Amino acid sequence: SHSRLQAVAKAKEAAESGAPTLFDKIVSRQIPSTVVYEDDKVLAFRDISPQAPVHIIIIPKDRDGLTQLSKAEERHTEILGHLMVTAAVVAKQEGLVDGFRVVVNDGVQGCQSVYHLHLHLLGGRQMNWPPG
Ligand code: D5M
Repeated sequence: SHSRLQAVAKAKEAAESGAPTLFDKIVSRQIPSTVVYEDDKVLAFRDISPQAPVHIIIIPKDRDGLTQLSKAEERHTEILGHLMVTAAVVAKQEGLVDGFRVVVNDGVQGCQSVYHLHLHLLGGRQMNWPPG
């Protein structure tokens, strides 16, 4: 939608300022969320605007320059792997035995709205392809 695209453009500006992201505030509990999984490196919580019966956001607690996937460097290999393994663990915990989808939106054309790298874990209904 139009307002979504405006938010996407604004978010990119905010990210480039280096300010704490919305997701930093979720990690620090300044902003409440429904946490479904947590360890020392990652946090998983329910998306505020779910696009499927199960829609969970999985983030690194320490952004470490990973505002978006396109900023990934060699040093991020371990955390990126850990995020993927967490998606599998949370999918199992949520009972997604018939499959699920993992999405990473990158940048304006990817429709990214929060510049703190995150996986979307979506499930509980039949997904379609291609995505919108
Ligand atoms: O995804 C960013 C996602 O973050 C989007 O699906 C909405 C979600 N979101 C935004 N604010 C909140 C709060 N406060 N709690 C939980 N989820 C939230 P992107 O890929 O950047 O578009």
